[in-house]
This record gives sequence, C-alpha cells and structure tokens, in this order.
Amino acid sequence: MKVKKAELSKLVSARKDLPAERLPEIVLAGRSNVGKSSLINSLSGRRNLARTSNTPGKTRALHFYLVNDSFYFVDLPGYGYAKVSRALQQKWGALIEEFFSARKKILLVLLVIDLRHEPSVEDKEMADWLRHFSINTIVVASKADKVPRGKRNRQKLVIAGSLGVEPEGIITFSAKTGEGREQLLRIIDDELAKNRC
Ligand SMILES: Nc1nc2c(ncn2[C@@H]2O[C@H](COP(=O)(O)OP(=O)(O)O)[C@@H](O)[C@H]2O)c(=O)[nH]1
Ligand SMILES: [Mg+2]
Repeated sequence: MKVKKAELSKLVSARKDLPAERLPEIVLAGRSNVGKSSLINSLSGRRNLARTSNTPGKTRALHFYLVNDSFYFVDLPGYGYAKVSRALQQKWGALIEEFFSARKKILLVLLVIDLRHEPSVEDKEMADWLRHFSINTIVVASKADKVPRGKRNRQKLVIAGSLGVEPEGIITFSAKTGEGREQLLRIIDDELAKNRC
C-alpha cells in the first residue's frame, strides 16, 4: 500500500461526534505511551501526522485519521495512566466500549504492547474483551529496537502467554527502525482487499 494522502479528519470525545460509518476502520489500542501515535506515523509515512508525546495520557479523544480517502486509522485514548482521575478513566472506558459495540466497519484492531514488558491487567482485559466480541485483532509488540534480538522471542512468548494468543501471530515493530512496517502494511492491504470483495 502506498499512502498518498493522510490527514487528521476528526477528534471525537463523545458518541454523538462519531463520523458516519462510511469507510472501514483500522483501530489502534493500547496503553498510553506504548507507541500508538508513532505506529500511525510510521505506517502512513508521515513524521508528524499523529502527535507523539513523552507525557503519557495526553490523548483524550479518539483521533480519526483519513488515509487515501479510503479508510481510517482510529487512535484510541491510551489506557492505564494512573495520574488521570478515576472518573475520567471511567468516561474513557465507556466511550471505548461504546465505540467497539457501535461501529460496524472495524476491519482490524492493532493491540499495541511494549515488547519489553509483561502485559498489564488492562492489556489483558482489552485482549479478552476484543476476543469476547470476536473483533479481528493483531498484537503488535512495539519498541522492538529496545530489545536485543536474542531476547525478543522470549518476550514474545511472555506476551503471548499472558494475552492468550499465538506467539507466531505477534508482529514485532519499531517506529525507529521501521521493522515490521511492511508486514503490517501488507496485513492492512489484505484486510482492505477482503473488505472490497
Ligand atoms: N525507541 C523507540 N521509541 C518509541 C517507539 N515508538 C514510540 N516511541 C517513543 O515512545 C513515546 C510514546 O510514543 P507515542 O507514539 O506518543 O505513544 P502513544 O501514547 O501510544 O501514542 C515517544 O517518546 C516515542 O518517541 C519505538 O518503536 N522505538
Ligand atoms: Mg498517542
């Protein structure tokens, strides 16, 4: 897939603001600071399309990025940021749940997990939840550049065991080196092609 055009199309913080379900959606889920925005920038080949940040918890809305006028990347608010009040966390949770139960055009969820760490309770809840609703999900293990090659397989096994997925299905990714980028673009292409048939 060649990204010819990519733009921030909509910021959504309430259900009523969700765009019409015209186009398929590829959704990014994961903890705050895990690398979701960097993944969107890397896949779309734009350095600053999605704002990346060293301050976790900044993204408070769903960001809809329109790509090639044909699909959306949807960047979900990151979970697991302790400094946010419980009330606000619950509001996010409710919006995310509403999003997943209301949207009919979700082609794929990229569940982003830091390759260095064992998945958190929230990561596991997210994985269970996506499985429960039979939402097509791929686990992307991010920041692979920070893990020596010799340790990657072990980390993959830890993540796979914790989330209950097959280790072979996990894509290791680095926004820094571009590792895993082509593989993910191919997967997205395939999903878009299947959707057109
Ligand atoms: N070394 C390295 N740093 C990364 C990678 N992906 C993201 N980061 C850094 O991690 C921080 C959080 O990234 P961001 O994309 O904003 O995470 P988000 O909160 O999930 O959207 C930023 O400082 C990024 O530069 C990666 O693949 N490798
Ligand atoms: Mg972000």
